[in-house]
Amino acid sequence: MARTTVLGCCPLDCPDTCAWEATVEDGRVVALRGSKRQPFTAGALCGKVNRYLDLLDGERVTEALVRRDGALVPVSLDEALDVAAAGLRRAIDEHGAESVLPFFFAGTQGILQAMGLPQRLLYAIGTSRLDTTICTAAWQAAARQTFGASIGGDPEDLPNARLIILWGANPLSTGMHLWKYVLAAQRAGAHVVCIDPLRSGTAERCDEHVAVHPGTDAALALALMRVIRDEGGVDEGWVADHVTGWPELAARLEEWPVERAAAICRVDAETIRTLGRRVAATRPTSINVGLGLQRHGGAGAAVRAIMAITALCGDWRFPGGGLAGITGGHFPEMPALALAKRAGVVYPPVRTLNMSRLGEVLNAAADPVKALVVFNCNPAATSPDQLAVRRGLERDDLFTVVLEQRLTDTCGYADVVLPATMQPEHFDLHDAYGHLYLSWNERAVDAPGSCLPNSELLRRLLLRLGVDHPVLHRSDLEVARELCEHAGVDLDRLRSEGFVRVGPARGSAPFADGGFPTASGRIELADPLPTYVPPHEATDDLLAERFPLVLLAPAGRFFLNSTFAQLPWHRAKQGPPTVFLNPVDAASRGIETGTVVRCHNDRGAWEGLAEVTDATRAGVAFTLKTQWPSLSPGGTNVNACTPERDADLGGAPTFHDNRVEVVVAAGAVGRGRVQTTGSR
Ligand SMILES: Nc1nc2c(c(=O)[nH]1)N[C@H]1C(S)=C(S)[C@@H](COP(=O)(O)OP(=O)(O)OC[C@H]3O[C@@H](n4cnc5c(=O)[nH]c(N)nc54)[C@H](O)[C@@H]3O)O[C@H]1N2
Ligand SMILES: Nc1nc2c(c(=O)[nH]1)N[C@H]1C(S)=C(S)[C@@H](COP(=O)(O)OP(=O)(O)OC[C@H]3O[C@@H](n4cnc5c(=O)[nH]c(N)nc54)[C@H](O)[C@@H]3O)O[C@H]1N2
Ligand code: SF4
Ligand SMILES: [Mo]
Repeated sequence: MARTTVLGCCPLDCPDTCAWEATVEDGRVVALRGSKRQPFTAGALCGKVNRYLDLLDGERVTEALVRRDGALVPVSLDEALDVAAAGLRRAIDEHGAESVLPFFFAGTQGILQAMGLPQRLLYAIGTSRLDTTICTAAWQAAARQTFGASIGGDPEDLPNARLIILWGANPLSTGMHLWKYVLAAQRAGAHVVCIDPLRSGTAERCDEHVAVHPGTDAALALALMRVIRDEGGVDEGWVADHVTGWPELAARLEEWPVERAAAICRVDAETIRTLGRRVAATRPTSINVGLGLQRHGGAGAAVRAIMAITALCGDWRFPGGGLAGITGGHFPEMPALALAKRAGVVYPPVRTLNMSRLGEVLNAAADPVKALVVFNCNPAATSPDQLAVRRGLERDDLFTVVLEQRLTDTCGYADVVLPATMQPEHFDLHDAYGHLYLSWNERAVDAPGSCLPNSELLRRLLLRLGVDHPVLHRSDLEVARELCEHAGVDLDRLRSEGFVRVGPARGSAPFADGGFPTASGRIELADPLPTYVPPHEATDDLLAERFPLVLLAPAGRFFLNSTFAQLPWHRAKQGPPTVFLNPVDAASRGIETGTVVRCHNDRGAWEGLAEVTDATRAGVAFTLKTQWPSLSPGGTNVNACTPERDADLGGAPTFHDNRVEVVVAAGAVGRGRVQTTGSR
């Protein structure tokens, strides 16, 4: 039997973008394993992706579907594309091209099959554009203001750090390959701190856990800087040469005595002082700014204040010191839109709509969206204010096309479903947000049924819409070649090796002598000065009278957003929808582990089991994102409660800035089947 090994990479929305090797036998992928050659992946995929074949070989959408008499029925791909094009054409003719909205995210992170696609194809029709804010918008906006780009340090240099602060990040669950570098640093004597309202799996394994109140991190950061300043920890020479705004910030710190922050953050003043002294005294310090902490009303200010700490003590002088987190700014640009424009495609000026406000967008009275083209995301499960989103998706006058690999909740609202390929069935090119390897994903097998890559499905739609320019019809390989040429990357070498390293050399401390990608080349702290912007709900005492619990909904280990959430093995590992409550909150509500509960606020409600745990303090509850609503009791998930309200920067969402009440579910008889998940 012919066996081949094909190089590829994990497409999922995870910082690690693992390099993998697919074993192909008789036209089928029979095994997938992490590449041993790629240093970051180092031979290991995570637990959920070790079972990727469950997804590949499981229930798929393999034929096109069109809604007839309320039900989705299989039709030929050509017929489905005709129906899709006719629906879009009607919206365009009657309401203008801006009434069409492409809605997409990072279900695959591939440059060919994801973010660049509407820019290259759909936007040429003059559709509305999408501001892709749902995940990292506040982080990235704060990084742009401060450093000019998202230049999180090379994780492979982390073992040099002697103090590591994991701030609002849970890498053991959400990007586990970082952990070997944390452990290496720890073995070499580093102190590892986790700042998180919850004792996450990561917090449990750190040397110190600081349980900050949700949404108050900026106050903590300002007080830490005050201690650093007062302890003489500021590297005045480096700051004078490479930082703008320190004198103004230093003056502002007068407003931030440790006691003030301690009260806001609900953390001991002594804990703050000790940590501040530790930062002042330890070189290099690495601060890994996670994404969990930026899903609050004051997210931009919080990320910026934390980033400012990295500017003060000279940490950027050392490999492994300074900022850690999103590394995307080190990758060469591959600007699909600019390249298509250069080749003569005309993109009309249009409005941009914020994806984190899909409910508002779909229910708007003026200039409503009349047609959606959804791909690489599952908004019926993952967008905030689920009931508003659902009301919008249910509109009779909304025409919805969904490109999918499986029948998600979002497909339940589709007029047309187009069958999409999975990673081993198409080519792609991947940058990463947690390391410095550009990866190539070689096509390994034929796709089942009528499945085609997003790129080809959208090209065929374009043709039917009469949009014609030679550039829009280039094959994926031609596009990859063009993008790589623009970026100075040798595609043939990339294809044969599977990955190439980009950005600064290992161990190089690229900003030791400044040269940040801001206009001035300096770290910019002045405009605006780091400050504390309170969260919308988490510190609202009036709202707390009705909704006493702040509900966080971070990532669990065995789903990736809503991906895997329909598979038996993954569901068994992750456990059912669960509200984790502190013993005090549980007892005062007559709730025990296993009680069926209802979690609600003015936006909506969802049901699940309770689990009593001391991993959170009284007043802060949590659950794990993101179950499929249709597979959940009551037909909703946590996003029935989450707010559709922007953070202070970047139009970012505020999933964790969410007050609720939890009660024993009406009509709940006895206890549900309990599973202690251990999957945080
Ligand atoms: N297994 C798995 N891996 C994933 C994902 C997944 O769903 N499952 N999702 C992927 C995606 S899309 C992303 S964006 C990343 C996210 O990866 P992470 O950055 O790790 O984000 P989260 O898990 O959302 O949150 C991390 C931690 O932030 C804490 N947190 C919440 N609010 C606050 C706060 O106000 N302050 C502080 N200091 N901490 C707070 C949470 O309690 C949580 O433990 O992970 C990716 N990786
Ligand atoms: N409560 C709460 N909600 C959250 C979050 C939270 O922390 N709390 N986190 C938010 C975050 S960080 C994110 S990033 C979003 C993510 O939300 P989504 O982007 O909706 O992520 P997924 O649920 O993984 O959905 C991805 C979908 O893309 C499909 N897909 C994958 N590859 C392809 C492909 O090649 N072609 C096509 N056509 N489809 C493909 C998959 O089948 C899957 O259904 O969720 C957000 N929602
Ligand atoms: S989900 Fe993340 S850790 Fe798991 S295989 Fe994919 S890239 Fe690697
Ligand atoms: Mo995300």
